[in-house]
Amino acid sequence: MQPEHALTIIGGGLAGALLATLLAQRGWSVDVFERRGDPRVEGYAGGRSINLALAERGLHALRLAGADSAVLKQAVMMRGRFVHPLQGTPGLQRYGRDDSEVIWSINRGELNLVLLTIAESHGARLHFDHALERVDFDARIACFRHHAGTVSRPFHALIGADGAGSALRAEMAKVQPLGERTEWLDHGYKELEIPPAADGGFRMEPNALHIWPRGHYMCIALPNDERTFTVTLFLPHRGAYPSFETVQTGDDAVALFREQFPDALALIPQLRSHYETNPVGHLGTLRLDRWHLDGRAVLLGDAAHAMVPFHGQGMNCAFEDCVALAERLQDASSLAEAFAAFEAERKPNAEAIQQMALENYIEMRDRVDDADYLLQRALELTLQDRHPGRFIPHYAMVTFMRIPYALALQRSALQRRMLEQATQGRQSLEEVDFTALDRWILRDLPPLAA
Ligand code: FAD
Ligand code: E0Q
Repeated sequence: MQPEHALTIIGGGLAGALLATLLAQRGWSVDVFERRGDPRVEGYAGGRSINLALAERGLHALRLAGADSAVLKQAVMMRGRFVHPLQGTPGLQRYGRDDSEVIWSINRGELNLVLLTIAESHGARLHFDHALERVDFDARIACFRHHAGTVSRPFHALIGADGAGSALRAEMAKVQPLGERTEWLDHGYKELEIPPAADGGFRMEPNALHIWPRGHYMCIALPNDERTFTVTLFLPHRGAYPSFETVQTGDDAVALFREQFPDALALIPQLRSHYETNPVGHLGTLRLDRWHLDGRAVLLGDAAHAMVPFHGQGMNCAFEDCVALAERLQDASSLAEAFAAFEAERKPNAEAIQQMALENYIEMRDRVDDADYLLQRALELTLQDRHPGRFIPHYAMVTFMRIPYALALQRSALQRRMLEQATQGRQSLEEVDFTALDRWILRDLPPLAA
């Protein structure tokens, strides 16, 4: 399509800011309306340092936008999961084979700032303090709350990058039902912080995602470039101890950490006050039957498919959406065709990573310190060497490759059956029957181009 028309993006968060660049690069005239103020003027609300894991899918999208080097400059490399069992020795489980297979911890606010600056440099017009309120899809007018008043703007087509609580989605649903349902997780989260050591350095191994698995709940910590860690405690909202219902005060939190996360307790001096001040976050999976309203509006990122965070892929998937939408807009002959093609391509893949993200919670909180889990991970690496391009560990397909999520899910399910059957009742790799396993792999796992 010739980009003769203007596109209006709702939300200048992670996906909105990246998409603005990808579209402006292709010659579209782009306006972005963002509810919050300009972060370059105001700083980020709350001032808390929240970080995210960036992996290959997201990094690839950043490369296309020319944003990768500016982002990686502020990132901290994470080589693996550093597991802190309640008893026993803490240690690193590598994510990949070597330092070419790593992920990156990045600050959400700084990432957003870099992306907004690049978008503007490509000619996208940014309108801060504009919260979408109402849309008249027939007259093609969008109304925004702007400071004390309301402003109306004409549009050609709207792209909803306004996050899990999308206002555009709510307006679209008034015109045509989207089949929206949210499956809330019965667990929530609270963020805490580990400050730098007295000498200004990190207080734990910096190049790792730290994890304290405790069966039905867990804690994680990601490094920040200012030598702090952002800690996230995941607990059930209600029910038996420990839950957010039974751990309410700062003293309760100290007691929980003393009993279950003693090494972390020593590193979080403000646990009491931050536990009481910081809100409990809610997590869920948002599913829609449709993401677009003919050629007038389309949703992407969390607005279309919010997911639980346990695979660290929500932003990565949202960035992949941005690339796909920019490409479909370029190829198609109308907006309606582009939006439909985008939805057809991305919806099965979003559903696949939503499911894998739910499954990864159980794995993270309950399995990463199990002997049978570790044996299966060791077998995965061995099979990867025996069958290069054919047997690829689940984590690598999701994190280090860009094959469709739906394909990763399908191959992972088969591989999991292979791993379970081959290790059933066995304690070491020497006991595995490789002859039968090799035959199974050659028969059922076709080679995958890299
Ligand atoms: P958002 O980043 O939410 O952006 C939406 C934007 O729209 C915001 O700027 C908002 O102000 C604006 N907006 C909202 N309403 C309006 C309105 N009415 N009008 C105008 N603007 C509006 N993902 C990863 O890839 N790796 C991780 O490690 C990771 N960890 C996570 C940990 C937690 C605890 C959580 C909750 C999520 C995590 N995620 C992670 C997921 C990731 O945060 C989201 O998938 C990602 O932010 C989605 O980007 P988005 O642009 O769609 O939405
Ligand atoms: C990653 C990186 C919030 C969060 C973010 C993540 C991950 C996890 C556990 C969590 C998954 C993993 N993971 O280590 O398997 O890879 O982003 Cl809880």
